[in-house]
Amino acid sequence: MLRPQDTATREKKQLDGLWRFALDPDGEGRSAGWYRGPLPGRRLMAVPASFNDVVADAAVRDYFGDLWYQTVVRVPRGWAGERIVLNLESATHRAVVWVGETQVAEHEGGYTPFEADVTEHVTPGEEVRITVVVNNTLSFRSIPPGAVEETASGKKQRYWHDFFNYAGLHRSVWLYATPRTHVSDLTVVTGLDGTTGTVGYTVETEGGGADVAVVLRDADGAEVATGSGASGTLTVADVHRWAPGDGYLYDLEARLVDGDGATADSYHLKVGVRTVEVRGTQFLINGEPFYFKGFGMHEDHAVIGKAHNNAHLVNDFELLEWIGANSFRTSHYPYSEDVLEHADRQGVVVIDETAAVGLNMGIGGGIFGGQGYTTFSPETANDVTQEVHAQAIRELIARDKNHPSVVLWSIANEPESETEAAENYFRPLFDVAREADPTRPVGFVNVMLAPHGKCRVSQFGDVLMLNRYYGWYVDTGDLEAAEHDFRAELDGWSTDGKPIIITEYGADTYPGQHSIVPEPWSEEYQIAYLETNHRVFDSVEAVVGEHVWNFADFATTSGIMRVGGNKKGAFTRDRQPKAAAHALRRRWRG
Ligand code: GCB
Repeated sequence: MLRPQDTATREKKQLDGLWRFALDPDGEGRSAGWYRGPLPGRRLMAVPASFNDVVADAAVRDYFGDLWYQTVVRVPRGWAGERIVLNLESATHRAVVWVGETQVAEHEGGYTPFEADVTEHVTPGEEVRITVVVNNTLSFRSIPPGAVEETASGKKQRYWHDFFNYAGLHRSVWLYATPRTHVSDLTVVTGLDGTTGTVGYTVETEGGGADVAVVLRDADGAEVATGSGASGTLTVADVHRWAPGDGYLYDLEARLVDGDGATADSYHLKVGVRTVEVRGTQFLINGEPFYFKGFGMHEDHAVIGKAHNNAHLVNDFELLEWIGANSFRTSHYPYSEDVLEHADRQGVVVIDETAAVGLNMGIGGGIFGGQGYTTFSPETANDVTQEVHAQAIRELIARDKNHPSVVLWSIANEPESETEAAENYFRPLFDVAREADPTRPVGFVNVMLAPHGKCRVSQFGDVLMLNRYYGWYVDTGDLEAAEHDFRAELDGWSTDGKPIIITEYGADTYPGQHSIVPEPWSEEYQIAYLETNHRVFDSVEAVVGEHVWNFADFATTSGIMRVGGNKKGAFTRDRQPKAAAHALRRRWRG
């Protein structure tokens, strides 16, 4: 799906702002037809935002079920005769959308966009009511999974991932217009041959016959290559490569040309020319070994929760630059497309992850131990879950396939992977990813419970991504033992002959907590912990990356393991550096 754009032939209108908002604890809104008129009550909600922390009420913060959003928008009168589309960048975790009284869309999955052609349901120049019922309940049929449990105080939502289940309309909503004959998809695959770059392109069209013409321009707007036909390969002599730290982008314009030679539609795509390859234990970008330095992150801020915000976006990237990070993982769900576009521009490398987190009943919310369920069974994660998961992989790749910053797909975080059931569940999902994108490596993130020799899923990955907490969850406070045990485990993984990225290692640290001796939770311990881990990485050749958990402290479910959120950040939640941030800066910037 192409992002809405303003071009010579297209126009977009952002619907962000204050929308009417109503919770529906009795689940009556759908049958009562709340979309037929103004929503009950007078509450307003910001879009984009997670609704949870905006309202000062615990019952709202922890609410699960249907939540309704509504706005009235005037369709631009200049759009007469055009194709008009309603696009939602995310509705967490699923939604149904009405325009007026007509249902126009339904979507499962909280972090990928969806849209509907609403041309027949709107009149340019007139107002139209848009109603969205978002549902944030997690079950064994959703990605991520969860369960609603009966407790002495009523039904409670339970889930096994260690971040707060923020929900709502987290990203922008758009109305946009395109010509009836339009570009419906665009795919590029880039290559390098010495100093010459290649851009293979495929343009898909809808709405009638038109010829395709493409133009590639450099960052100064000078034309460097042209092509015609729905697919082809452009060559660029003396190409300026996209590379880590050098986010050089070309502009590819795909034009549909009608019988008279007039432009029927025009769409622009930023293109970074680079290659990605796994060779032995090396991860190569443009043929050169790349070492990942950075973080697992979260979309997480006070008040707005998981909402996208441009000031926070720029600030977070400034901090990545300050600390010397060259990469991050979109733990544990697809981030806003604005994040990927910024990574492209900044030359920051991204491991792009689906929302499949918590598929592991041996672990939950940072706590090891039985969660009272079997992970894979007809009643829990089953064939239906697997199809939802497959669709999540397809939608992630369809959305992000053209971003040069994305170099690796992560199809799950810390699922159960040591059982036959896990092997059977995941084998086809790797095929789904490779079919959707034959050009990038694919992997999943392995948890400590499935070490080398026990894990039955890592055989399918091109890269080994390991989350390890030696010196925190195991060997707590004993960094000497941690160093020994971690190295021993990595020696085992090294025999697989694949690159190893340590996708998580970290220690909760309460800012301002100090200790002369290396005591867990102190700022000194966080530094000592990181240094211990780094000694291990530096001594294992197959290790090609280190992503500290986490970039910043973040909100999660409350419990005996967490003090006001997860405190493993190098930065606090409001982005102030802990002492460890300075230590990382010294290591990464030299
Ligand atoms: C993990 C998870 C991450 C948690 C982290 C922790 O392994 O992947 O989501 O937040 O551990 O802090 O326990």
